[in-house]
Amino acid sequence: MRTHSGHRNNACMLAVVISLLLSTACAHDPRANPSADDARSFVEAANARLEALGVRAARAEWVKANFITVDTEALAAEAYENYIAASVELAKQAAQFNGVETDAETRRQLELLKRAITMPAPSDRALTQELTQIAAGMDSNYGKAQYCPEGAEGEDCLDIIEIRAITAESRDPAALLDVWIGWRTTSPAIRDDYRRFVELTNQGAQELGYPDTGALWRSNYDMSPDAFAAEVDRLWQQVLPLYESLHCYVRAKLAEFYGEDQVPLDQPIPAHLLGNMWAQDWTNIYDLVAPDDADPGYDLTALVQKAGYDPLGMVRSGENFFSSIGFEPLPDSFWERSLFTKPQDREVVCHASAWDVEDGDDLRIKMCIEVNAEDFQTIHHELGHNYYQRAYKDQPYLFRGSANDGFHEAIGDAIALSVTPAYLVELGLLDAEPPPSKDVGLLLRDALGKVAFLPFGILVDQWRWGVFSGEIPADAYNAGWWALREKYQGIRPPDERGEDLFDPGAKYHIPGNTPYSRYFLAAILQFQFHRAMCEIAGHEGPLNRCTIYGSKEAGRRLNEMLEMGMSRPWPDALEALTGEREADATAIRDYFAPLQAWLDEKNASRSCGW
Ligand code: X8Z
Ligand code: ZN
Repeated sequence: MRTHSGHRNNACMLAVVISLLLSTACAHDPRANPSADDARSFVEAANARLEALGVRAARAEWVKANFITVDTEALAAEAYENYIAASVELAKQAAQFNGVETDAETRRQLELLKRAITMPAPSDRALTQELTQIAAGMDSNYGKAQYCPEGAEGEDCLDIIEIRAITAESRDPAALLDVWIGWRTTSPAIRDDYRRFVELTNQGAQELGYPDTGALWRSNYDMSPDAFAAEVDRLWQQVLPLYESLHCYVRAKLAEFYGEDQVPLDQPIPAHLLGNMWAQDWTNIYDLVAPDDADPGYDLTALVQKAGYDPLGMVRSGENFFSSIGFEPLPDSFWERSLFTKPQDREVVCHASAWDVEDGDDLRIKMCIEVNAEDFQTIHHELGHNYYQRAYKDQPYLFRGSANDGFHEAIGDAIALSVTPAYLVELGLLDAEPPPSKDVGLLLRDALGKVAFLPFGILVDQWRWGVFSGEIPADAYNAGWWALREKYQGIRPPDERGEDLFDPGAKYHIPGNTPYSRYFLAAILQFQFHRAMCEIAGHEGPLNRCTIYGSKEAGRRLNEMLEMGMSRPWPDALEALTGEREADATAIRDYFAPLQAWLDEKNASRSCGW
């Protein structure tokens, strides 16, 4: 941004000028032999410059995502281009301090300048422009996407909100198949763009010294890229037995309902029957798999609807939870500026998101809220982002982020784990808590959300890492995708998926270029956070019955972790809340242990696997 270019290396430039003027040995020339002070000045100037450009990019992006037009798309791309170009330039300049002994804070900011870039661009400005235009176009394509069933046009076409409702509620395989295929007619349009996007961003990553963009992404976890890949795999192995048990049970139940011809017992599950467009969350088919003798007997969707909640009321309820554990209420601007419902008269990106437009004070969410359990959960998820953003607002710009990206995704979810029957009774939504004998039903419903998600959480970036590295070439995008879907999730497409299609592009985070390992980490970490906060709150008994609602002490400890932002390696942040320094799937395993025992008993005579 021209108006902000004055920030560029202010301090360094001044030192150069002085050294040129004085031309003496005492004047320090940062080009020749930079000092620790030069490094600090450089970082300070980088913070100021990126913050200014970041705010502009966020405003432009907000307007675009709330009002998709040719013009807002171009303006957002331009603002992002300026931000990315500056990030890349600064990341390269940071290398001049490689051999300089600096204080730890400065050293970490110099590192973050490089490794925290998710869309590295080539330094050639025309290529940066091409990249950001492609990115903005793919995002808009997703936001505008509609499936028009045969003969339908205009109002009769279906957007993702309408399709989501059909996928969740219909039990007619033909109708489910129709929208499943239909939604995927919206993504082939960006297949070529994506190929070019991969080329350009890889070039940017290589200029920064990484083999490809995937390696750059994996370098952002305070360990080597290879060590991170191994870490993800380690956690996956820890939870795999749980997923296999759930898969086996659910497949058998679906076969009972739809027939073994639709759901053969020795094959992956057809992807359109799991109640979710990406088969990433199976909560919506709970009624098909509920245990006869342990169904908890309530459905949160019905409860919030019966209680007359509207979208705003659901958000207020989420805020109330955070207030109960000691966080300040959200600012007025949050309520004035957020988008809570889908506008009728314009196109918006409905995929839920949380924003920190400026300084940690201008917080917003953008969501097309429907009054149901899924969105009640997602509201807590999004608010978790906002409270995190506010907690680290006094950190330097480069430290305003979560300990690692999994932490950001885990906070609101950890809070939502406290939405227990006891809490619903407290809210007046439920008359009485179901007895302990109903725990199997409660846990099974939780597992359809949390356990079913795990393989999806891992495979999205297995695909992208493969695409960025070239292991999955551009003419095998779809084949590579479905091989991973089968390997990890044990699901299969309900019809032929050729290379004329682009099924990964029908999931928001691919066109949106949002790394996905964060959600896998979050799925594990949230249970670790929950276990720790429950202990702090003095809870006794099973973890699935623990709510930290009202525990100021749990909130205080949570805040200690949040306000660190990314100023320290993530194990330090984890330790601040949990006392542990490793990501550890024993928390999710413990949480679901009674269910696993129950599932294994039910599966005893079944042949599992795919
Ligand atoms: O994208 C999201 C959030 C916004 S960060 C709504 N999630 C992932 C998804 O929808 O695929 C939350 C769960 C996983
Ligand atoms: Zn999120």
